[in-house]
Amino acid sequence: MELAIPSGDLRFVSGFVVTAGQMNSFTLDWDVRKGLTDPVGQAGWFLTPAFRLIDMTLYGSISGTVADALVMDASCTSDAEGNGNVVYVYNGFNTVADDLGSAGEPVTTAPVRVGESMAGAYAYTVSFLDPGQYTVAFTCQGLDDDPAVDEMGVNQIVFAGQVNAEVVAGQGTTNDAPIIQ
Ligand SMILES: [Ca+2]
Ligand SMILES: [Ca+2]
Repeated sequence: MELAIPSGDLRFVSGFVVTAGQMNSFTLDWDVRKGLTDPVGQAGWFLTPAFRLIDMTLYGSISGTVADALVMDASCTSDAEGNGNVVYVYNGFNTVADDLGSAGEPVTTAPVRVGESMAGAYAYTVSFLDPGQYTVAFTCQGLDDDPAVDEMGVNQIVFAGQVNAEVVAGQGTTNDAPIIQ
């Protein structure tokens, strides 16, 4: 496929501050779905560089593992590739987990994969989180969660376990590799 950048250059849409005497670490977050367009009547695709420059000193991440038994449970509806094994992240400690489309939906979600961050374990990484307290809940029924619908009753998305994690700016969590079990 042919790819062209119509504006001819890359530009950052937001400014940033470099602090004297301090290490600054930046990450380019490129939303491909926002950046690619297929113009009508023209060959190929256009790349509109919709980058977001993220100052990593202001954010943190959560990386942890999920106990094998939760991923192997008979109630799981994940496919052979493991799609449907997902962690849902909520603001605050001990938050009651609910599905996408519900009044208590998560701030973000992330896939759970073998080797995602730790060899041999079912692991997850959630990046670009504001510092603060979070609840990380695991479901193996993510494929049943319609983002536009609040599943209820027999259709309720079941969360098999959850853990609290506090994100520190520029780092990970105060608890090392939170385990959901
Ligand atoms: Ca839903
Ligand atoms: Ca629900």
